[in-house]
Amino acid sequence: MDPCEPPFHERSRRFAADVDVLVVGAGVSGIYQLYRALEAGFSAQLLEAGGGVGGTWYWNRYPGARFDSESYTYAYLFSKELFEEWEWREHFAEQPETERYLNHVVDRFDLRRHIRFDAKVTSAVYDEPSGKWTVLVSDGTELRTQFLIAATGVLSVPYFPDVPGREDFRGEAYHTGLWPATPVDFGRKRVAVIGTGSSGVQLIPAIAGEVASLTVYQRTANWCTPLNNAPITPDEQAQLRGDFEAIRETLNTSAHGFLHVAHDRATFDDSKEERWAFFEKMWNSPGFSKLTSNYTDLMLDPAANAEFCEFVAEKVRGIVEDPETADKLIPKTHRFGEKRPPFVTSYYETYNHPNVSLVDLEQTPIVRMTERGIETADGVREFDIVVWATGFDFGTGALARMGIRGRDGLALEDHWADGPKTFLGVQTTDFPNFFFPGGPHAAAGNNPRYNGDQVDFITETLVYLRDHGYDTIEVDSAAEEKWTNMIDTAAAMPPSFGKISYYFGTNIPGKPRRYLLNSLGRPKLFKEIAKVRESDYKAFKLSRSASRDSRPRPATAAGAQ
Ligand code: N01
Repeated sequence: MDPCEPPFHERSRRFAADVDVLVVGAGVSGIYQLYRALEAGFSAQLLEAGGGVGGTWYWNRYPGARFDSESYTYAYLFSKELFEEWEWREHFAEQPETERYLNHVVDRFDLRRHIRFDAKVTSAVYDEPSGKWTVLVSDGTELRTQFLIAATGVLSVPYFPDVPGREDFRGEAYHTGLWPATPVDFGRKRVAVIGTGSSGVQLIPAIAGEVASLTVYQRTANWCTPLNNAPITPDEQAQLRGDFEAIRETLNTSAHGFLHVAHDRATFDDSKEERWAFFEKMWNSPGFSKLTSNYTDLMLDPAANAEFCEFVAEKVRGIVEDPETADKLIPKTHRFGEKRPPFVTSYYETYNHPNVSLVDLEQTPIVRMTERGIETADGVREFDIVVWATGFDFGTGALARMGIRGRDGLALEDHWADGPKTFLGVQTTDFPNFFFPGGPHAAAGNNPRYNGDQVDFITETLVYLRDHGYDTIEVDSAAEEKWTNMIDTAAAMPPSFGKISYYFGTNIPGKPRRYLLNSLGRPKLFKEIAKVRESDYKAFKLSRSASRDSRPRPATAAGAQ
């Protein structure tokens, strides 16, 4: 760094930006990004549309909402003291505990004074001459920032299907992703739940005991398997504390960001008897281990996957007393893991309650909502409460609605009209100094781990810019094209699981059908980040925006990417 050059954060004050780093979204990633930016010595603020911290864990407060990653694997790992002092009550914590934890973190590290609540970003415009972003907030205020970091999440824009007459319903209506802070009184009410994704299947058993009647409207059955939650015993708490370093090492390096141990056998290495005994073990294992610790070819060999599906189908038939209902609950059009599998507590058992019924929308589609209920092809049912558990505009939903304008006023939603283009799932061309950790092309596994890798990389990058006297960074179009092609190619690789998941945007009418995650996951991310480091950020254009002259890049031994 030029010794005459003042540090970046001092120069940015000279240019009258309000902050060096503006983070949007107080979810798990946004809180971590704020912490890391402040820790690195940048001035930073966070804007949050909601009235409190939590992001997903603020908005999705429906009964039954809980982790399906183990609590201590989802939690922050940057502070041993934090890890040791917070005792999770259960292996898979319920939403209130998670919300309490995130509030604790914010207070523990004195972050709250840097956060503005009820502050929704309505537009963010890049100013070419200064290299800064001007951000307008719903309360009418305006902020200037050197770096804009949208940690707005992939599952943060609730989706309401365009059902005719949806607004006509006069009873209470809720979306699982926009749940009110005041508890909903289900007592002795006639309740409809539309949607049987992870949210619906958590909510359904949680309210079935309270309601007068519960009618579940299912369009596609899901491969639900038990979460197998339990309280964390004092011995386990002590072991978790004792194992912190080893736990952190595994979570920071493993492909999926879980502690689960991978299996070493393929399905047909075992006899049928051995396979079904192993599947039984899987059925009784915690959460995602049905994917991460299952036979190695579960997601590669359709015959192997079909065998596990048959095992699960047998379980469903064994639990659900009415054979017709059981049959409706068994997926016919997709395999295990093709859609994000939900992990449940007493879900199938719920259908044995006399007050619970299942409407198969494949057979009797919804025609319209009426003032008093839902009309399907076989008639009208009346309800006091309708819950929309109909999912989200995944991946790009929040970013496309923030009014983000890059170089020459380019709208992000236009730039991504055919689907997102990114490098490492953190930057896109023509939007300098803009990052989006935990956005599209990210999150293949235990989300906080993967999103945290991106936050760490972004923070390291900002420090690099400051240390080398740059204040503008933009990914090169060739690097972006290569990464985006890698995503598309990997998603198209055989065996071609059907493209019917929100992973491809297929749940939103009119949305481009492009893969929205990174199926090569963390190992690919780690490899590419290492290349960026070794090549001194060759995949990016770095410049000094104040004078607009690109600085010659420092000569390094590792010139090639
Ligand atoms: O949303 P979804 P979700 N008419 O999109 C149905 C995370 N999460 O909120 O499959 C009738 O999965 C739709 O039917 P179909 C997790 O990553 C985590 O449940 O499209 N039904 C489907 O059944 C999860 O994957 C936890 O045919 C309609 C449902 O609505 C993600 O959030 C808990 C319809 C939507 O399912 C999203 O889950 C909860 C229509 N017009 C969520 N349109 C944890 O455990 C849609 N549907 C941590």
